[in-house]
Amino acid sequence: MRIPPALIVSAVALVATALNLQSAEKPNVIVIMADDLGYGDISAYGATSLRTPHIDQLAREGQRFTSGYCSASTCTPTRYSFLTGTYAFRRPNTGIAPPNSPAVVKPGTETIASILGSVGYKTAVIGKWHLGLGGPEGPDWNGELKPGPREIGFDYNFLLPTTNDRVPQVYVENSRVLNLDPKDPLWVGNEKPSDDHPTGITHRDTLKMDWSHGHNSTIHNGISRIGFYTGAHAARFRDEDLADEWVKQSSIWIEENKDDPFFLFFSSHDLHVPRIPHERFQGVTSLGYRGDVIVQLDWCVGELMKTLKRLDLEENTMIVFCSDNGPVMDDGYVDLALENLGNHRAAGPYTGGKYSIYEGGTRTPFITWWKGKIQPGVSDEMVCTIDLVASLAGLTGAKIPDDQCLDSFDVMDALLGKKGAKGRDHLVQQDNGRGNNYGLRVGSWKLQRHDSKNARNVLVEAKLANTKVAQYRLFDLSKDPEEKNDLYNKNKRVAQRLTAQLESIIESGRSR
Ligand code: NG6
Ligand code: CA
Repeated sequence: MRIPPALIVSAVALVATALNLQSAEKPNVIVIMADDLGYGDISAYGATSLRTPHIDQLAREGQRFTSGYCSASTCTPTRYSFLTGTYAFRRPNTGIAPPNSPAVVKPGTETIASILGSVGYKTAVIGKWHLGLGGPEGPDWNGELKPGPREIGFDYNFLLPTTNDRVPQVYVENSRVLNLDPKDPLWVGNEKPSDDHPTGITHRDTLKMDWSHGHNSTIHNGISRIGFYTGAHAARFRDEDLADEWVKQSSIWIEENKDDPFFLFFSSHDLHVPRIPHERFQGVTSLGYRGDVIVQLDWCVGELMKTLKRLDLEENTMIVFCSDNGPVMDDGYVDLALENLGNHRAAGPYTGGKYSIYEGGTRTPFITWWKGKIQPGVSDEMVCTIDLVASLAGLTGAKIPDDQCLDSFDVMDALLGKKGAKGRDHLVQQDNGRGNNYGLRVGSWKLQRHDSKNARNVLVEAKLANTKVAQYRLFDLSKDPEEKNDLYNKNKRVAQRLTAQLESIIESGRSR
């Protein structure tokens, strides 16, 4: 009997689908995102001034990426892109979120949490949020903080609402400020609430850590912050206790959810300013508090791994360790990060850091670990936090609607360290906000596009020479990782190709 070719094709397709379904895997997933951690800040990436044994263990037993990126050189746009799989520059209001920011990710947007939730995952975010809370009017601090993580796919959240240098210093658990006494309501605003309200300016001599720029409004725990607040005294935390709290809450949540596949976004505040380690970590490095909070971060990683071991989840859990932007020394407080630096190179061999589109702004530590599944190794494949949603969807058999996650690529095979697996062939890097400055990496080529007139990464050498920065610059990272030797006019063919490619990625509204 002759079987019609069309039937053979459908039979093959059916078998392929069945195999695919069968091969869908649902490991637990923990994404540990550090804050402001640079490429060279941990010993697995070459730091010698401090040791990070737990993160190093992940690197030793898993894949350590040399071209692992976050998508922006500030926090909010990286986190926006990580959750939604869409470049932040495509959306308004995705720059650094202020204390009273409304929710940045609008309900109805698919996120890494909603996508994994659709295939049976329990999902949580514990730690720094910094993606706004509430509707267009901003957060209703004394009521329900909706929309928030729960309206975009997270089953549970335990949050620091913005950054700890922004007010208020309270935890939010599932849409409510934790331990808020209704008799002592929380007020948050941009202006001094009364003439005698103590601030970092009026009471500067009482501060336990001085500010250097900004950060001179309301004082809490001897530290003045960005923005003003009053009330909620019973709800306020100590800066020193944040890391312990994230670890404690994570351990409880993991234990409660260990029977389902789970996704935990462990969003550390270390090493963001104000860098105030717990007393037991103060002074453990020669680098000052900036180094001490790196060791504290490493301790958190160790504790999470202990929890996995205790609950016998090690072989069924994938960990991704990454950062939200590159390093910065003085980010507004006098914690002597620069003065104590010695020969520590926070961005490793790269130029720039936080706020910058140089490699140092977005190329960061990036490690994947899954006991028994990921073979140990070092990978030069290009991967980015923006790819985690498509990659995890691919792994778990979840579907992404065509109009969502517009810039996320499935690079799971590269993340798993499979032989011959490819990462991205191009990546757009952005600084803060929307349409300021971009980087485009394609292979070893790096294009810089400077659109912003007052770019924070205006080149030092241009400033000194009092010249303008060319809008476009081109570098060959294989020979010039520091992006010093501009080849834009020397290699016109590549320059034009990358210029057009970047333009097309921005204009077309999607790259997937
Ligand atoms: C800046 C702050 C900086 C930091 C940053 C956000 C000043 C002068 N600087 O505006 O201290 O908070 O915003 O950092 O206020 S991020 O990692 O969350 O993007
Ligand atoms: Ca950050």
